[in-house]
Amino acid sequence: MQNAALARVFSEIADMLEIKEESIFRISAYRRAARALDALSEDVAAVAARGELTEIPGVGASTAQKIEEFLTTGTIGYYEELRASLPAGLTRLMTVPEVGPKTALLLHERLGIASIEELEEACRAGRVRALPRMGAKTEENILRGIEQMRRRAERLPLGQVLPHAKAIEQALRALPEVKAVSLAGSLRRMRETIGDIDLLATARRPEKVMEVFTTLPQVRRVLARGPTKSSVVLEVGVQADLRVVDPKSFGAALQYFTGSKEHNVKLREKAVRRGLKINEYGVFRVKDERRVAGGSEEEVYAALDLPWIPPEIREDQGEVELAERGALPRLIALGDIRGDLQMHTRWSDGSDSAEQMAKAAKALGYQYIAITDHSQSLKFAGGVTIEELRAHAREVKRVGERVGIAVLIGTECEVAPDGRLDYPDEVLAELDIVLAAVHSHFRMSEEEMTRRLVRAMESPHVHLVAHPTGRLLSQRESYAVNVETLIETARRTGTALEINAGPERLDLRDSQARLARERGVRLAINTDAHTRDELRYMEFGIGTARRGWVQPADVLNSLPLEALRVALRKRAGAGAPQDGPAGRPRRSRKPRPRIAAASTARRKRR
Ligand code: DGT
Ligand code: CA
Ligand code: CA
Ligand code: ZN
Repeated sequence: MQNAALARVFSEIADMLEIKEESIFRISAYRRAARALDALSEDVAAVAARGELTEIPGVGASTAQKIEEFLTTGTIGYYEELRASLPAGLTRLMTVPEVGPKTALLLHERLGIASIEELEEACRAGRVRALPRMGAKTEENILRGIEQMRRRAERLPLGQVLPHAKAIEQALRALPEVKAVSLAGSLRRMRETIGDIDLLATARRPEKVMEVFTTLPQVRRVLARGPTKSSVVLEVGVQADLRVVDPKSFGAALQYFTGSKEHNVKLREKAVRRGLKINEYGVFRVKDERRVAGGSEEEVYAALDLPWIPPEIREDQGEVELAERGALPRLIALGDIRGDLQMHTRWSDGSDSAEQMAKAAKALGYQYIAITDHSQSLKFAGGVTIEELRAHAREVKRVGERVGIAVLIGTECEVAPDGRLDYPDEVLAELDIVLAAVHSHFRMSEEEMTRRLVRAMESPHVHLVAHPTGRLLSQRESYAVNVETLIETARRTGTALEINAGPERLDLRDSQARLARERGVRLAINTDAHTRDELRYMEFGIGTARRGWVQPADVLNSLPLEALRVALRKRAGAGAPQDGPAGRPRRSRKPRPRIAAASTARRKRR
């Protein structure tokens, strides 16, 4: 399968266009295409064979043509031309988090640097600080960036791995020989990054299953093939292990290989205290080796007098103790989600129309969505002017009526470095929902950045802070910010915090989400979809939320529409005392104009 290879080519084209300072629109078109190919679970060649390339959200006529070219010739002429026009290694330099196109070019022209190793050496030797606009601090940042990159290279983001793993799971399940199959390991626990894929199965003819597994289209290389265990490397660059076990042991193996190791250690200690032994084959009585459990996970936990524990919280973070007391939380699930409160359309940097997004959301069974395009100052992402925003507000109402789903008008509003919002208060007051977000000026001190976001949250118009820490899993650490202060301010001001479900973000991350809910802050789990397909990212946000012990009552977008509207009127996250996650009393605050009334008034003025 060539999806990953093609995605790499497109993203390299985007990098090269950036070096050449080409139009931002062309650059983002290639980035979108790269993202779309990464997210595509089906073989792109199969889509091409049906002549449906342009149906992939994010793929236009011109990218479709280039995909065809790649599939027939193995490369793309335009890509080769671009490469020939630039010194080799430049785009590699740009993969370092701290190095943008301008810096890469400068490093190359002035110091002849063409590889990451050369860059590292030059920084260590203090040669980079001699260049214009650079200093010892830049060298430090670059070195840290290189180190981060090396650390990250060993693990892939969940969102990049899960679709492929599920495709494999399904392919195996479809075999008549296979009786049961399941993902295990960090993938089943929905960890944000994945070291390798663990699969378990029971089957009548293991050799046949192994043959199918090692010859799947997703497989790049076979590392080992045996009757009970095989290992392969997938095209996406991750190892996958399949174990075929005896049905008597399936539950025990699933429990063991799901982990985490820490959780398993805890269970083993519990077993020992009961005169039991637990391993991947089953639970046994020590005195006579008699098997007491093994076929199902429920059985295994029951043998230790425990209820079944959801995989996402098997981290030895207090879950075993709660299970002992029968006090496990009811974690949020995909089925609890009634809508999605952050998405982008063609009105800013998205690929689809509001109507297409609404239809796709309705197909997912949602009751409502919010259209939250970027605000006016975010020019590179097609920021929406005030005039446009008002036109959009009228349009989404019509879209909602046509499609039969509530479509709220909102904004993902830039927060200026000083904490000011990107639209005047009277404009924000007209909107159904306001998300505050930071997409620029990342390099501030922790104190300044925290103050910036605190000030935004203090606005009575801001309901929700989008991707609060700004991290990108494979590109950039979070900006410096005091998350504890953000959480405390969210509680004080009744502002919700987002768990952004975008596979590159997962922001807040699991542990931060847990802290937020413990402090009584409301959360919203949003996809930040830029295409209608990306609405499916919700499952990654749910996984992260579950890892953070988040429950339905903690989540703004698990509310039915009417209750959501009430919560937004009072300001998001401030729910009535009895329904707030921690039953905290609500602070008094400036009254907020009713949305409907405000927009009617507006229409009359126009
Ligand atoms: P990963 O692959 O690094 O993302 O993380 P995991 O959790 O999938 O780890 P992996 O693939 O090394 O092993 C899968 C599971 O097998 C792990 O979660 C727990 C279990 N396991 C592996 N090694 C040990 C061990 O030495 N002791 C115990 N108790 N369990 C182990
Ligand atoms: Ca694993
Ligand atoms: Ca493994
Ligand atoms: Zn954003």
